[in-house]
Amino acid sequence: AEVAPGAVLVPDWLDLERQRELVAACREWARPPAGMRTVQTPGGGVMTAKQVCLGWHWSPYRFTATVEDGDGRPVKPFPPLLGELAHSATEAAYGEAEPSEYDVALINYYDADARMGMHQDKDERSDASVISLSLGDTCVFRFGNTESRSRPYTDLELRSGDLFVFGGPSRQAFHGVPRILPGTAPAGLVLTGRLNITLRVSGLDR
Ligand code: MD3
Ligand code: FE
Repeated sequence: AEVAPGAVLVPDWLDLERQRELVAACREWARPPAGMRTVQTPGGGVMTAKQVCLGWHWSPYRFTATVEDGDGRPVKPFPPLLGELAHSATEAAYGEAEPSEYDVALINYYDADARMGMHQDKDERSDASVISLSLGDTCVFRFGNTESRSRPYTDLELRSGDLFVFGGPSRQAFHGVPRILPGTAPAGLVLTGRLNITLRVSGLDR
């Protein structure tokens, strides 16, 4: 369903088996070196969602080849599996695959109390669509406008297995995660909390 111009939600896109595979892969990606970490913001804040990156490392507000705000190790490679998933995701959402090569995954982990404030994603040097895959607990996702972090915005729930693709004008929209709904992960998915995988095109050369 097109929620706003260029923002397409495909509920339950990943079957349970695929969700389980991705959760297992995230567990591996989360391990050191270059594993999951807490992100500090330049203003002295701390992000409550923990994060691990693949392909390029993101720390506020740029992409680097090493985990410069953590253990300093090279970021893990971007797996071909996620490149294929990105192209089938854009195909499912828009009817045609994004031509650019996806090369970054940012994986956020939310416990019951984590959230993400309203922000825009402006650090990529590409206007290719951003792909979001949700795993585990349901969240309230706040989808805003391109002008400011305040109203008007729409709150919707993202559930385990949902695909959301943000392209066109929606690529610049403010968005955030005000709330996690604990205990809502599907039975059979061994996960407490919520994982969100975003796939992106950095526009950088390795
Ligand atoms: C709309 N992540 O990693 S996913 C982020 O659930 C981020 O972890 C949230 O916002 C999460 O930057 C939201 C949905 C999402 C992701 C990227 C977008 C929506 C977006 C980029 C542009 C516009
Ligand atoms: Fe974002």
